[in-house]
Amino acid sequence: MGKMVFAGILVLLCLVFSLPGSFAQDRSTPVVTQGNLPVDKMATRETVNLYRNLKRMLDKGVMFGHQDDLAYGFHWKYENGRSDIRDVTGDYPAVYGWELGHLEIDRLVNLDSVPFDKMKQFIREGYERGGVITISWHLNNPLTGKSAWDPAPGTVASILPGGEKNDLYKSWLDKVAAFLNGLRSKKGALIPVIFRPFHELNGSWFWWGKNHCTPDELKQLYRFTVSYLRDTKKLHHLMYAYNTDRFATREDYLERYPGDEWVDVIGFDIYQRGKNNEAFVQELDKTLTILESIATEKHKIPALTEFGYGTVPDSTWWTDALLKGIGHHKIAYALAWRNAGPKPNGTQEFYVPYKEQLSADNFKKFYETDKMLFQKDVTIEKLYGK
Ligand code: BMA
Repeated sequence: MGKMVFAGILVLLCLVFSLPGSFAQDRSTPVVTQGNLPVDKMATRETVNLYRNLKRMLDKGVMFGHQDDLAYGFHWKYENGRSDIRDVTGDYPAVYGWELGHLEIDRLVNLDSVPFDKMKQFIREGYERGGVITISWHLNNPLTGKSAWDPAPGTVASILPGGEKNDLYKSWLDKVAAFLNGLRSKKGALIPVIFRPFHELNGSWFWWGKNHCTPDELKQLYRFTVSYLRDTKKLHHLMYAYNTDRFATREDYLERYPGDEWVDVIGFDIYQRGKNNEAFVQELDKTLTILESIATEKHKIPALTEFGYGTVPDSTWWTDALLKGIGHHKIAYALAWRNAGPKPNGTQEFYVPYKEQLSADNFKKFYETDKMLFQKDVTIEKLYGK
């Protein structure tokens, strides 16, 4: 009798596993792999939607982004609704970059003087228009109390668990978590954010840079940070960007990569330094090709996390250089750095044209190409919807 029951169960099991449909896995249906979800398995519905839509948008074009776009422009500050991109094109960018440096030391304004309470409002405005939010953090050196550019040896080791500054670092993350938790839509929903800590990590100008910690220390720091925000602080509206500076090879790019289970967006920062457009285009083209192949293989979202040609001194740079470099690549977005304007030392800092700037007309052409997506193009795509 026992044997018969056993045989019966066996037959039933065989039947179930050979049946396509509700009991058994239908092998012709693609399995929902890690690639379709952000690394936070408890990510909010809108964060999951954004993640999937960013992937979908890879076939539509490159979303144009600008740092601090709504806060100030080349010669204005805090004028409601204003944006240098809008002054030139009549449209807002599709992606908005913001920066948290100095939040950790309880300042009311960030290291570039943007008040954090205003920043929250701007983030909400961008989100309500259907734009994407990404946030960087030039956090001070927790070991010395000096700036992010103070590369004191041993800083990264000091903030890892067991290190003398781990508690301090956690208290800084608490402040970041509180800020991020306060990013709410008009309806009170959490606004999804692409968080990109420790950017340009293969350069050596920040304390988390290449010459100041081992690859393993950086990986540990990245994982600790994600785990603290996600698992301890229970933030579930973040995607995480792994972000190098310009790089030479795939190995170079991945040297400090913390692992597929910690990263959603992969990107790098690149600036044109001299007049040689061709060299810039070639480098951009080559490194984007590497980035895209890594993204495809790892099921990540590729992006140009920061770029620029300071003061854009070439009147046709947008179509003759940048577009040539990114034009045939599938990246989710490209974020231009901030229009800080004239500086007290007589120099100027800006990366997108303001109205009378010499590349403004060319920027309009760039705006009009099908490849480049701005706010009007993404609002209709409903990036936070299913
Ligand atoms: C740099 C410059 C600085 C700024 C810093 C952090 O590239 O724009 O003026 O303080 O980024 O945003």
